[in-house]
Amino acid sequence: MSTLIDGAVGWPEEFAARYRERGYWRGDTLGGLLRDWARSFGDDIAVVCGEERVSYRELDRRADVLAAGLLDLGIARDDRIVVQLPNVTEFVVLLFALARIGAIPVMALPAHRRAEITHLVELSSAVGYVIPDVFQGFDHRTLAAELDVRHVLVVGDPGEHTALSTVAGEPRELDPVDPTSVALLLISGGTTGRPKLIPRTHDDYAYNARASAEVCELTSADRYLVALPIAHNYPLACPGVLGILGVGGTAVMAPAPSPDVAFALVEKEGVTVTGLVPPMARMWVEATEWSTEDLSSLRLIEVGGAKMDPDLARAMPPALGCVAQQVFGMAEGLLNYTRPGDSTDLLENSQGRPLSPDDEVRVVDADGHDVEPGAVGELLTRGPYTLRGYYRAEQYNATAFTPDGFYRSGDLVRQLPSGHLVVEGRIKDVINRGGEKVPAGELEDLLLAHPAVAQAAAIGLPDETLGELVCAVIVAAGTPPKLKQLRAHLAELGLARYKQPDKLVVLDRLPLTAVGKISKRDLVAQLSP
Ligand code: OOB
Repeated sequence: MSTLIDGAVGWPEEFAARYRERGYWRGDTLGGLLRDWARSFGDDIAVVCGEERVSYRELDRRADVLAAGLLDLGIARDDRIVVQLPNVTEFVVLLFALARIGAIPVMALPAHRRAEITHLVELSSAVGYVIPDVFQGFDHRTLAAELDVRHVLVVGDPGEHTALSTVAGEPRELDPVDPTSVALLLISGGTTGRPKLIPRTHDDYAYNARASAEVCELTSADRYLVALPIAHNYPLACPGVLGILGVGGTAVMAPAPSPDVAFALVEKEGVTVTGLVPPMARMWVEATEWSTEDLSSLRLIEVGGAKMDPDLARAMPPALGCVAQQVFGMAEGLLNYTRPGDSTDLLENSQGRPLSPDDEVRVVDADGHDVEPGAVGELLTRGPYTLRGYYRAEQYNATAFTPDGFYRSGDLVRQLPSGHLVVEGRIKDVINRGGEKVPAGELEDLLLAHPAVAQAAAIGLPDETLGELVCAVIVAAGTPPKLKQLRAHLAELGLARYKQPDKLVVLDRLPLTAVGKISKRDLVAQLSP
């Protein structure tokens, strides 16, 4: 497709035509949608952040002012900007401002550190980096000073950089943005090696959020708590911030998802909907035993990012007074939701069914052949909001997709007669630590950089709280290092903390498969409690 930035792969024309014809792609841009919403919902509150309450009209105005300011700085269409902000209003304003000029945010997570950020900057050739001053004890300005980017914009005290609040220009008529162009680049947690970037277009992302809002039956009376990091696809658009704004509701920013922070916000702001990962949902249930806040406004909590135990699904409605909805999604696209009318069995034991009538799902064996209905196999998918290729990853794309464009998810599923999917495991080399994705290869490379590590395998071990823990299995070169030393080494290399091993096992040798690769399956079997 001609309008996509260099390095992004679009849908073949016959598919694009079908998605338009069926009304999924409406030719909207994210910037244009905010204008429409401001017209429809004017003085209603769009975003609440602490004491700040921002109306739709005001959000629209701020996005115009910032868009003009960014243009004045020299930021232009298709420029990539790494955005690493916590859940604050500025994130939302920036997203729309960039969308209006056709510049592209790269959605870094707050927990990312030098290793991830330098990789994202290099991979995307970013010209800018937008950060908080200090967040959770980490001074992002120091990291920014090490990067080779033209613009560093800071929410808060800018230090040697530029305060985002000073980036302001006279709102003006802007060149139209193509709805088929890339609106944002999401970070993949599920790929081999270093994280890949997922191009999402205006058309596809608008549909993603709108259809999700429909499935969750969002209305203007809903108040969505942004509990997980806003840069993640899930709280951003499933239905998340974009979904709630599309119906005229309110997005309430939470600095953290933990019950001590979130419950007070639920009570104060009358939160009706949120999205959580399973460990957090478990904490919410447990916290109801001693919490005193009024949670009666809650009507729906989505749970996804990792598999939810049926007992948690059962415990949530009575404890929290709301529906627990399973969502099995991926930044690459495909979303599966349980639906309000689903049977108790499906609500508790399935991870939902595809969002769109045009989501195509195949379940295949190791040879790529469809399995018998109901059997376990790898989930392949294509559809109106699922990527056709990672950004600047031509070689990787050749194997990550089938020749006819299905994305190989690496997830093992079985499909029920109703269409619902049950997640049974995965074949991709990723550890899912309570919803946070740790690519094993990325960790192993950095472990091997330690002088006392001769061989390394990163595996997930079962854990009651997080689902999986990160375990580093090594063969030592000389005196084995301690876990603490390895973690310090990884921190030194700038790896995000959530990717650092929780456990260390030192072995004399690693088990091998028949073809001589490290057998992670044997390791997991050997080391699981
Ligand atoms: C969400 O997105 P990602 O990109 O961080 O991770 C995707 C992967 C999936 O391929 C699957 O392995 C796992 O996370 N996953 C689940 C799950 N939801 C995601 N595994 C089992 N059960 C579930 N319910 O995690 C994400 C994106 C949008 C909405 C929700 C989650």
